[in-house]
Amino acid sequence: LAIAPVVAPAASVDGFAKQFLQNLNFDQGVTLSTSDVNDQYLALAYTVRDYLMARWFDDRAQQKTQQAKTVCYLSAEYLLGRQLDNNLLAARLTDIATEALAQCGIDIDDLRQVEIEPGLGNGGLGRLAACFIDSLATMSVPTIGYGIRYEYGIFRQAFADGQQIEQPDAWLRMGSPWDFAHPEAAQTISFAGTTETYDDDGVERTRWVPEWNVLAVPYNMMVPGYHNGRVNTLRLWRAVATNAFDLHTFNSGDYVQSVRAQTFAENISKVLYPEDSTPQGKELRLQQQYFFVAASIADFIENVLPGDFDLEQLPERVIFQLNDTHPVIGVPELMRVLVDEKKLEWDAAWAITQKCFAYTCHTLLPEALEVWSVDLLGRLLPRHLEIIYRINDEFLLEVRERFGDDEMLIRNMSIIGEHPYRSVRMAYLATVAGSKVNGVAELHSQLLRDNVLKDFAAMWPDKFTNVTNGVTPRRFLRLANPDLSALITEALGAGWTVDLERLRGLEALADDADFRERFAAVKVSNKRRLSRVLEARGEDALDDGHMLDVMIKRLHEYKRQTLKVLHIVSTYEGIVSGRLDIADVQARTFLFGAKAAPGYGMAKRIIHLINAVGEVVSADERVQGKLKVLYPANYNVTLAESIIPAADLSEQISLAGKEASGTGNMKLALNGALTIGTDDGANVEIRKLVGDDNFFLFGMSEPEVEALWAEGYRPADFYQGDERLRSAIDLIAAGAFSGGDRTVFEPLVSNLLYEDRFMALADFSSYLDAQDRVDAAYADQDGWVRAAILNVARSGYFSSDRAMRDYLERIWHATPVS
Ligand code: 26M
Repeated sequence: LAIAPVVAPAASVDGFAKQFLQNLNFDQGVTLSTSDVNDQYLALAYTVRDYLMARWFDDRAQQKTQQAKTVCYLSAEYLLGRQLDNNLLAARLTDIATEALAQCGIDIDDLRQVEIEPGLGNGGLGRLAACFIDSLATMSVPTIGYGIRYEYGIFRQAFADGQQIEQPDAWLRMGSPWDFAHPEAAQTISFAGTTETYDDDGVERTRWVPEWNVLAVPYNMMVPGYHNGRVNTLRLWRAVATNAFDLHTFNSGDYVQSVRAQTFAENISKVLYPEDSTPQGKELRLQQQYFFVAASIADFIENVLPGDFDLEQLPERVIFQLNDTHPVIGVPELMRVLVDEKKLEWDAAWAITQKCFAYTCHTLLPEALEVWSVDLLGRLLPRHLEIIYRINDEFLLEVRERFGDDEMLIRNMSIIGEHPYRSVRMAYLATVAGSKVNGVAELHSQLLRDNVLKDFAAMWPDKFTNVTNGVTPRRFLRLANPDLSALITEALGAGWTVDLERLRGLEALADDADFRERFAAVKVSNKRRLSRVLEARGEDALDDGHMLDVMIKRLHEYKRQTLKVLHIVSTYEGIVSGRLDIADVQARTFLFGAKAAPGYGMAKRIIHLINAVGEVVSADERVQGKLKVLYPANYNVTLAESIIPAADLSEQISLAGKEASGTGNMKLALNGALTIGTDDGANVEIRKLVGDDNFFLFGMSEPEVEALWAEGYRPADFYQGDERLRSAIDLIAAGAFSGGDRTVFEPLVSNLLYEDRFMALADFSSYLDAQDRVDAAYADQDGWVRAAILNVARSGYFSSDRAMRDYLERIWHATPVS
């Protein structure tokens, strides 16, 4: 029998319509007239898939036959956002699909709205992974993204009386047309038990005798490159109980009970942990990490490499990029595979392992650095703990050789910490094992070298490098901002989508009054579009003519949403008390989007405060509608795509030295928002590129922050020293936003006055001065629009395509394939 090659359906309106109707009939089991909007959405998704399928097969086959190096991106999170529009765009099918559906009497926009985004990440780190795999596909780099197919992604946020409540995100309930289960490619992943030595033909070896195991079933998602015909793979693992699920820890010979016990195994991929700092050391979280990393390494060796592959050559074929410390347990896992299973010598295995991993750090907060107690790690992964101990022993010998018997240094650099309990420091393990360690913005990488990993940088200066983050221009400009995209394409041609530095060509147009007018008109229309989106979500509409001032990011004390609130309260209080002339105040809408980790009490109080202030300020007639606060619930990628193109002002106000990079800052600048920001993370580089005239800088620099801490920071001094600050805090404390109840926000107020870890009070007056400059600048609309255009023109550097080129050159030493 001749096996017909897979061919894509005809790339015509008729061909598309035919395929769509076929999928509606044979996959959804409905006719056009009996179908509902979800059936139609699914059939449309299947149709887009059908067009990409042949390429996907080709690229996977090529990966096996070609000897090109593969980037294996290991990430516990991928915050993908909606898939439909992105895949239509990549496959050049948007117009064809729109027309084909119109012929069927369907408005494609109605179908777009029903897609539930896969929220398999918390925030910046997960979204970065999604941008990176988009760029790698667009640049034809053989890549596999490996991660976890959480059944429940990041929780859905709702507000009740201004306070956050969390609801489960059942994103799979309506079907998941974008992924393919491959149960035949499942891996068995083991846990717990003991280790033993045995005689292997005269060689003493160690083996792990696990206690229980689970199946890791891969689900493949297509990652299409933009207009290049490449389709890479995102492979997410789901935990399924094995038939031989070892029940002896649970059962008592009770069949029903034993079947129920299988849910224990399936819990592993059940839910995304909604924290994005301060890891809790929870056992399930370690299970998740080992589960996906062990499955990924085995999958690559068994299914991507040819059968007879010589593992000594592994570093030529793969680089495992560690997205933060979450996948670092892969280091001892690869050692275990090479030494225990493939029977390589320790030294040979270690030489291979060190070349196969590289580590990206995404934080500087000490409390965010992951550690696992030796107790827990030894119980769950006893063999891995032994391997970590040996790695550490040999590493510390090396330290002694280099620096002598400096016991203090040894204690500081040890992968095993002793206080307050014995633990494995995952960032140190990653640094010792990785061929490279990178930070995510210049300042962050510098602080890594100077502070967090200083002893390691002294030992291996060449190991450390920087790759400043980037964002995909396809999703965050081309798709999110179609009107601006059309204007840019008209001015510069279409090439900017894959060569973002071409935006430089807009600089000349900043002085063209006609272009400025059209650019400003796009902003106005994006605000109207956002307003409709908000109304559809049951929120208030935007007021015409308002400056849109946005702060969209996770809720964290270090990001300082409270500083933003103090600005709002101060402006409100200034108008009401007569200290400010209302005529000098620009009409503004303050828009927040932020989820708080469910267990982060202070962050939740800040949410409550924002909503409480918003309610009072937005409704007070004395401000004559000039100040509005909006806080739409459940900020996510989909909502970001509506907010970012409409924004005038981007709030990037973290305490200097705390925000590793930020990526929202890049997305907003790229869409023509001006930044008010501290000298922190990638803000530093944004300001350098867009120029001081087009950026509102305020606040202490990182060295100034250090100096103020060192001398002893007393926030109350700043409260006493600035009347505007005193009035604002007093108003909150007096219960002005809590119906006269002084207790509601008391913990928040006393935290600010007596602790203020992130020095909001110290930066307050500088921040208010910068906001005055914002108001003055906005009053000159022509000047503002000019600055906005220059922000777009000079943000090309922040493309994730550039970031991928940097990783390829500095870390991966891999190349695109033809
Ligand atoms: C760890 C353990 C247990 C539960 C959750 C975690 C965890 C999950 C996500 C910890 C951190 C997580 O993400 C951190 C993060 O998003 N960092 C951000 O990374 C961005 C991309 O590099 C940067 O732009 C941000 O500055 C940085 O805060």
